[in-house]
Amino acid sequence: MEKLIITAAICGAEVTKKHNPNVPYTVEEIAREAEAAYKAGASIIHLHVRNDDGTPTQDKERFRVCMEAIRERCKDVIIQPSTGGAVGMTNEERLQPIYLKPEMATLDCGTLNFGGDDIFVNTENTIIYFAKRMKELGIKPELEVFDKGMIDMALRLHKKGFIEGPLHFNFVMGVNGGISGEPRDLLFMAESIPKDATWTVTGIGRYEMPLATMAIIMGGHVRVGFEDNVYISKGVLAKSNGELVEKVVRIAKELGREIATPDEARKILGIKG
Ligand code: KMH
Ligand code: ZN
Repeated sequence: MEKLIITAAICGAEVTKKHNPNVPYTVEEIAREAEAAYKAGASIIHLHVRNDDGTPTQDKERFRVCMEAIRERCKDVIIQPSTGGAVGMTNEERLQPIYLKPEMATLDCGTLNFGGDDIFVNTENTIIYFAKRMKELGIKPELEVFDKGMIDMALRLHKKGFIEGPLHFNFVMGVNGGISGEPRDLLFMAESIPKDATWTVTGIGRYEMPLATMAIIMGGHVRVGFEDNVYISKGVLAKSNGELVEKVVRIAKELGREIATPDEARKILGIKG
């Protein structure tokens, strides 16, 4: 089985210090959390950034400073900025970090309810537009799919030439509005992508570690972090993203799955580097 790629989603756009005081906002806090995750075994940092007061931003300069700070402490880590940003942002606002030419970025493959009255909007034309820009800049998209229909959308756009292979999916499961995070849901998602595609799973909240464990067994990859879950165990807040990554590493070791370095992750994902 391929080595395990661990992605750390250290910050997110919606989670706040009220949920867990260790959620990073400042450049220093973001670099600290990235380093903790990297040292624990993460090879990819999925990155959102904030203003110092915690409000989410997709500002290119803020991304530049945060990415430089991460790079200083984590020499070879893959930095994967979000193009999802936060609910309500415009397309141009969301796209800003790709102009820093990261190796990877997220590409959200459909619209979904996002709790309450929130809608995370990704029309077909938006997805095509983002995919085209990323292709032009040579950025590997991580195809974020929150439901099975979004896999089908990604496959259609791949067939039409908008999204280049090798395809790499991120099954985001357990969002209030997307597919749930039961074992049968993960089996269904994993069986719905082409055999030569790779996948990682993001379990939201209580689904995080059970789905991570399934992915380790099934040959998929794993994302954990404060963006998705702030607890290390039931009712106990995680001290850092590093603690969440350490838990995945422990489970993987018990199950006999080795952890990929960033360069090994590049090879598995077909990133030139
Ligand atoms: N914050 C969510 C609305 C992504 O990073 O591409 C979108 C999100 C997805 O987090
Ligand atoms: Zn994100």
